[in-house]
Amino acid sequence: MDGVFTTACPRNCYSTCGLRVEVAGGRLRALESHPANHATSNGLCLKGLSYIERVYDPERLLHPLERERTGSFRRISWDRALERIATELAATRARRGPRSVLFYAGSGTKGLLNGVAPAFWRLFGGCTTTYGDLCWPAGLEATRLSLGDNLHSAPWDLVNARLILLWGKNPAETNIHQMGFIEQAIEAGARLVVVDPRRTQSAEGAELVVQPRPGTDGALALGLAHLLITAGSVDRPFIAAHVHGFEAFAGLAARFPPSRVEAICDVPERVLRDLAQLVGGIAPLTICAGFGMQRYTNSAQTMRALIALLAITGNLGVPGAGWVYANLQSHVFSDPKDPLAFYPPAGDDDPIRVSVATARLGHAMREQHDPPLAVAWIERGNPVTQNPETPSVLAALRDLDFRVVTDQFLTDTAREADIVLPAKTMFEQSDVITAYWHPYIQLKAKVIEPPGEVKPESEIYWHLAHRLGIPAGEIEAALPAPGDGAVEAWLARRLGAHPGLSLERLREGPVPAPGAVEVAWADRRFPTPSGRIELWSDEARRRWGADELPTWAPPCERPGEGASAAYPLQLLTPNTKNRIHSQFGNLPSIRALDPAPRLQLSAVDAAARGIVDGDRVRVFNDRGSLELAAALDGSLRPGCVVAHNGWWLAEGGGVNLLSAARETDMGHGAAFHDNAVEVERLG
Ligand SMILES: Nc1nc2c(c(=O)[nH]1)N[C@H]1C(S)=C(S)[C@@H](COP(=O)(O)OP(=O)(O)OC[C@H]3O[C@@H](n4cnc5c(=O)[nH]c(N)nc54)[C@H](O)[C@@H]3O)O[C@H]1N2
Ligand SMILES: Nc1nc2c(c(=O)[nH]1)N[C@H]1C(S)=C(S)[C@@H](COP(=O)(O)OP(=O)(O)OC[C@H]3O[C@@H](n4cnc5c(=O)[nH]c(N)nc54)[C@H](O)[C@@H]3O)O[C@H]1N2
Ligand SMILES: [Mo]
Repeated sequence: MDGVFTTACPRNCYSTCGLRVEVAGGRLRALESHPANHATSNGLCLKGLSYIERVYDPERLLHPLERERTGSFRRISWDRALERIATELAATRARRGPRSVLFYAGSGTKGLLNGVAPAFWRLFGGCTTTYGDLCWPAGLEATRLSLGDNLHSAPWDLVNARLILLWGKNPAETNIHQMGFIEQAIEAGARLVVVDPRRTQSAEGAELVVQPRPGTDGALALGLAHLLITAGSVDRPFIAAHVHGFEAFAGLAARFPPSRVEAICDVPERVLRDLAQLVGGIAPLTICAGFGMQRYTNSAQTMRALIALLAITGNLGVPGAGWVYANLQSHVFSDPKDPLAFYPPAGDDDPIRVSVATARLGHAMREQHDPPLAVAWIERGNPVTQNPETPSVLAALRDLDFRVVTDQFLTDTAREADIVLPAKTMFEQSDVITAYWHPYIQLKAKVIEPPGEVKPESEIYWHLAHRLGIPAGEIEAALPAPGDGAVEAWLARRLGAHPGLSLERLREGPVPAPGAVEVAWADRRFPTPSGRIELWSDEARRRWGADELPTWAPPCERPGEGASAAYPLQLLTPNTKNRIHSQFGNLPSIRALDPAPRLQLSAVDAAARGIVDGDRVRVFNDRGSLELAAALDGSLRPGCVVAHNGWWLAEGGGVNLLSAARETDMGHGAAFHDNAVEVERLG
């Protein structure tokens, strides 16, 4: 298999880089960005560069493990692992029915072939699974309600913008290739504004940094809208032709005069007016809205209010303008644009019961009855570390009779398993990858054999189905057989339904999705109920019981007030450069750069607690407690403390020990940042 091959990074990341990988002597030798992916051709991130280390890391799991009574793990054969799993699954099914098994899949890797898991569970007779998503659904739903669909212009169209608002997004860490386009735009004369309670690396080239109180961006946007409307800086013809509900929206915005916005957001009136001048005076405007801002109980309404700013200023459908949130144009295989994919289906005749809220995983698992859950199967996810309210997730897992976890490493979640199965990496099985920022469909090619006894999930399911005595014909129809030929045939069949897509073409390089447009909404056809951009949405009320208008309400936890009186600080737990959530942090090269989890505090909040840089501190609330090293940050908004998510509990991390199992206002997302805490110095 030696040579240079086209492949793609399947991490849950905006960039979804096109790659070229060199293999020699059956081992990975080098990785570089693929020149034909015009969104990501300018180099790899450190995680991409550390892939070779990850694949050959001595701590990688290479064979099945079984937990002993003492709690430690011992190596077992595949034969024993499959036999034990098949026996437990069959016994549980006989006793309580197939729905007593929870199938949980996280976002650890993307790919079409991952979609075979439900086919196995159907062969098994059914299961229970989750609904909602930890990542982005409040913003997806807000976008769909407003514009009718989730798409945006090609990443490189940002170069045409003259004003860029990075709002609750930190691409210098989470979408490094977007920074290249922002820099090009600035060179061509564009202005950059960043709205974030933290002054992030992304703010380096910004002329204005607005640091609102977390969870108040909706009020900020409504206040801006009010200033724009009263100043006449709105696009009347565009509104008349394409916007639904403008008058009602203007009425709402009028309730947010600058003095009130200053009180809510803690943004000086002067700054608000400066921002309104920029937004009203410079076009085209693109708002790059991040996922970080929609992790609150009021965040779908916030996102709708932001989109409204573009609608009233006519900044949609022309080059350099628009709403850059999620571009699902490459999602041609399933239909993620179908919003029902994100909700529990109404009908109950599917053997797969979709009844566990991901955002409330621990509680929701224990609320299942008819039948209650007895077994969990977890793959591509690390819910102990990444889902809200870790103590409840641990308790629910420990309540079960039997747990199987498939992973590459012994994560916090794998440590809870009875059987751990070793997972493939991206280089060890072919798959087809879509993206949510650029429009490319890419091949993630198999370029090396799995090391040790690693088996890809599709093979695990195939063997398990046979062990369970499922008729061979049924298995054949549902799952690809072990081996590269069957996998390629399976992928080729999926691709074949789409003109222009084939394995041969994808082997050469990334292929733009059939029908993908460069400038979103250029046709001004918005597939909403009214056919217009909906500032007033009946669906918001019908589906979510929310206000038809993007009304602002405070987030659920208000640090220092009411039920959170004892917890005056807001804990933000964003993503960080050198890890993808709970992945990569365990590698020595990443560890060398970032040796321990830390809590960033503003100098003001640190001084008030007698804390100096490097002190051990305890951050706590009623849900949990975590000890970290303090890192003072002079640019952080006072009242906010920051700890990156992804550090394992086993590494002294685990920010979700403190977060609440709570859904966002729409979309069944997780309100991670709606989280009030207190901090004290230790010892
Ligand atoms: N290197 C790296 N890249 C990644 C990931 C990763 O883990 N590492 N993860 C990928 C995934 S799955 C995701 S979801 C994305 C997420 O990437 P982003 O969309 O950038 O989201 P976050 O990092 O969660 O948060 C972005 C910013 O939102 C700010 N923020 C928090 N609350 C508020 C608020 O109330 N108002 C405003 N205005 N800002 C707020 C935070 O301070 C943070 O700087 O990144 C993807 N890319
Ligand atoms: N407090 C707080 N928590 C958060 C967030 C936050 O902002 N704050 N962000 C949330 C967001 S946006 C996201 S997307 C989630 C992400 O959380 P998860 O969906 O759990 O994703 P990861 O931590 O990236 O990866 C999970 C596991 O997948 C494994 N894995 C990778 N590839 C494969 C494979 O091919 N097969 C198998 N079987 N396993 C594989 C990895 O080794 C890793 O242990 O975290 C959420 N959690
Ligand atoms: Mo995410």
